Amino acid sequence: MFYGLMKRSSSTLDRWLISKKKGDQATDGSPLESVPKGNESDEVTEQSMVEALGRLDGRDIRWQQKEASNLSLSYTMLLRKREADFVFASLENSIQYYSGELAQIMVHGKWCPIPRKQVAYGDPGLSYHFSGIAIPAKPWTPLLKGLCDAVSCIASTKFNFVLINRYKDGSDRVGEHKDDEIDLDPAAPIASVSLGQPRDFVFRHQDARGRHKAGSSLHEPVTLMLEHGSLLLMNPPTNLFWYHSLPPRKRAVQPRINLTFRKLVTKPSQ
Ligand SMILES: O=C(O)CCC(=O)C(=O)O
Repeated sequence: MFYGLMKRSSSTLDRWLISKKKGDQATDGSPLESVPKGNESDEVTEQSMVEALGRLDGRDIRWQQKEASNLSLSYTMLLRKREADFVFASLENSIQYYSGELAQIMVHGKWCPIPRKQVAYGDPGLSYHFSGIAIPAKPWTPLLKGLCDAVSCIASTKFNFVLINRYKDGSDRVGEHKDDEIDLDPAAPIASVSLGQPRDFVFRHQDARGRHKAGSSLHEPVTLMLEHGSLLLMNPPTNLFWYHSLPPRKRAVQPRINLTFRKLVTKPSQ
């Protein structure tokens, strides 16, 4: 089945949608199509999943590309439904999210609880600094390392860190921000794997915000629906010019997990 790229206008946003047949899980285009080896009825296990990820060949990927002024996005379905279901359930059973100080961010000089849960995994000693906090990486689990290696191979980038966000439902969200922290290699993409509830992901150009609103007509917002099992690459220099957010959505009632694989350039602390 072909998942075509469709562009159409909505009231305020130019929506970039991935079309699919009703009732279909948008997974036929997944490069994991033929794995794990064996019958479709074979149970997916962590080992078979990690092995399947290890066999992924980035050349099989059918990307859908969105380009605008200093924006470059590549989108594909990475996992079929059953593998995406497996990874989602496995993360739900195993991930312990941060609490306390690591579950707060500094907004306009005040500490606020984040409207979602977050945690990070990565290479030893790495921490990611943003919004006034330093998020330390927990040691890789086999599944997260398998995903990181697969996504690294696909994106031709050696990622060393993943930030995991969990949204319990459509009231959880991420406000507009750029991923342009000094810890990040500016030449590397950020690879975003989404699982669970599909959610809108909105990009707005920096010249189309606040007092720069005059630029709105030049830079239309871009909205993507991030599907269960999808992979989005935010390629450079997108994060230098475009803000992104995951806005609240009343109709989204199921939980969602998002993993953003990143290449940190800071040296591990001693
Ligand atoms: O949940 C998402 O899809 C994106 C999260 C995000 O904006 C980020 O990690 O920078």
